[in-house]
This record gives sequence, structure tokens and C-alpha cells, in this order.
Amino acid sequence: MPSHKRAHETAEDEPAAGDAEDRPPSGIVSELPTKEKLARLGQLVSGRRRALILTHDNPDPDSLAAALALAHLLEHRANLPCRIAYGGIVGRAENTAMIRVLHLPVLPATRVDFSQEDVLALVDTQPQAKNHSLPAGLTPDIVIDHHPARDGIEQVPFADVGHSGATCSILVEYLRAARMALSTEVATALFYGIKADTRDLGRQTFQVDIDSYLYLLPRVDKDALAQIEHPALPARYFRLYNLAIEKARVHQNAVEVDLGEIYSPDMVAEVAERMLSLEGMKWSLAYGSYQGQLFLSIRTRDRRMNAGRLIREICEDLGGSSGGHGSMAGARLPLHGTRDQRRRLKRSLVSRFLSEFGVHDRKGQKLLALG
Ligand SMILES: [Mn+2]
Repeated sequence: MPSHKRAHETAEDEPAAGDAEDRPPSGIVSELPTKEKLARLGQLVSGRRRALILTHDNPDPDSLAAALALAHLLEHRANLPCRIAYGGIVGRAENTAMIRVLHLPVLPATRVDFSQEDVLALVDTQPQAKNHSLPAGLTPDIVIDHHPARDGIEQVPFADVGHSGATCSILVEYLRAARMALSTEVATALFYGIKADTRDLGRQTFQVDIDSYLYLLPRVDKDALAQIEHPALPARYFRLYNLAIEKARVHQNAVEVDLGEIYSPDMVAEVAERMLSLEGMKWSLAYGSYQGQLFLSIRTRDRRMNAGRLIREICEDLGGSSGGHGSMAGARLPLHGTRDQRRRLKRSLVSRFLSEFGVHDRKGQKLLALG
């Protein structure tokens, strides 16, 4: 039996020193000091041959960089060879530039035989979030994710979840506690991961994100970072953006964009993010289909609202999967049936979102028709 199915291994193997009740239950290590986390991680992988680190599907910079940093840590501290894999595609020009410029060693999950892997790790997502390509029925050995804990996380032998604006910041704490020298590539990737997820420390930012950002800053390759942040963009990017602006509809303080067919799933996030800049908007929603699935992304400026919970409630009822937190979230849903049925699904989804946004104007008006 592959070893990653054995749960609670490290916890039970520990000497029974002290009162067992002092220890946190299961493998959730989030509240432990970083040195203790490192010790547990070391115990968990000792004697293992190799690891596979999986990002979420259509990985973003935070996910890619966190995977790279975990591989760096396990390879140098535990002598464990690691591979990094992702599901879906890397679509955004910034993300493909990140992989190219920093020479990130990543491979598509379709090329991985999971049954052959010795240690499985998930970063920037959790088993129950379902926005990853871990085969059903497999429990990862390691989960490191800054999103709030999901059901079933206690099954994971080592789970560090939910207390920062970026998963990269958790990894920076590990690397610092391990007193590890960082290569320029690892430092630049982590820096960009934190920058992108917290939008330059302006969104969902915790002290650990600021500390990590400042620690990394002098170690970053500024030229490489500039190439990643301002990549050359293909013509189809501008075509899609043009369509987004034409299609955008404003409903009171919410903007909604149906992008139709998209060439890359992460374009919905980019458009939702941009549209929130429209003056007077509290909410933005962008959606589009890619390979038989509907991808949605929402953003909010309303600090009292939780975009992650909202999108989960709406989309998981419909067989979708989702991820996200306070001000930003995304989801995907299978699209079935005739064109009419798919259109009805989209209409009812939009209408549910608008009512959750507190918007009564169902029809709205075109962004380009606004005075
Ligand atoms: Mn993240």
C-alpha cells in the first residue's frame, strides 16, 4: 500500500513524553512554532524516496512558488528528491513568464503516475477544495495552504492551513526557521507569489506576509521580476479584453461579464479583478467556458462579505468546486446539456449572485452605455 495512505503516522510514532492532551489533535500543525513544524515534517518524510508536490489546477504564482519552495526545503533539508506538478493549464502570460524566466521545473499532472509516488504534497489548496488534480481516494501526506481549513483536513498527516495572505509566506517562515540560503530563483518566485496574492500587500495581508516580503526583497532578481510582471501579451489577450469591455454589464454597484469561450481559465480572474476598478463598484463577477466547464471569478470591496463562502454556497450545490476567501474567489462547474440548458444555467447563476450581492436590477446596462 502506498505510504501516503497511512494517516497519523508521525503523531503516533512520537515518544509519549508529556501529556498527550497537550498536543494538537491529528496532523494539523497550524498553531505550532515553526521549528516544531519543521521537526514534524522531517519525521514524516524520513526514509521516503521521493515526493510529488501538486499545485492547484491552472496554478497561480502563489501556488507555483510555494511548490518550488517546498521542493527546495525537502531536497536540501531531508535529502528527498521532489517533482512539481500542476493540473489544468498555465494560461496567464505572467505565469508562463514566471516559469520561463525562473526556469521552474514543473510538469503537467497528466504525466504523473500517482500510484508510484512516495510522498504527496498539496500546496495552496486542500483535498476538499477539489480544485486540484489529486486522484479521488488519495490522501496527501502534506498540505500547506493559506485558505481556511476545509472538512477532512484532520485526515492529513501534516496540515498547515489558514493564517496568511499567501501560501508563500508560510514557506518563507519554514525556510527562515531552517536557516536555509535561498537561490535567487526561489526568492524571486516567493516574492512574486506574495505580491500577486496580496496585491502588493494591499489585500488580505497579515504580518507574516509583510515580514516575508521584506525578507525576500533584497534577494529578488529585479530584472527577472520585471520580465514576469510585464510580459509580452498575445493578440488574443487584447481580443478577449475588448470583448470583456463590450460585454460588461453594470447592475447598480455590481459589474458582470460573460466572456463566452475563453482561451485560458484564469482570464476570468483577471477580468473580474480589473472590472472591480470601475468607480462605484462593490462587486464584480466574470465567467466563461473552457473545455466543457464554466469558470467563474468574483471580487468584492465589501469587507463584511466573504467571497469564498458565497461562491462555495452557490457553486458547490451545482456540483462545482471552488476556492477563495474574503475578497476574491473562483469556481468551476461542469457544463452539460443543450445550448439552451447551458444558457439557462448561466442566467440562473448570475441571478443568484446578483441577489447575494444585494442587487435588484437584474437587467443592468452596458458598461459602454454608461454616461
Ligand atoms: Mn494563494
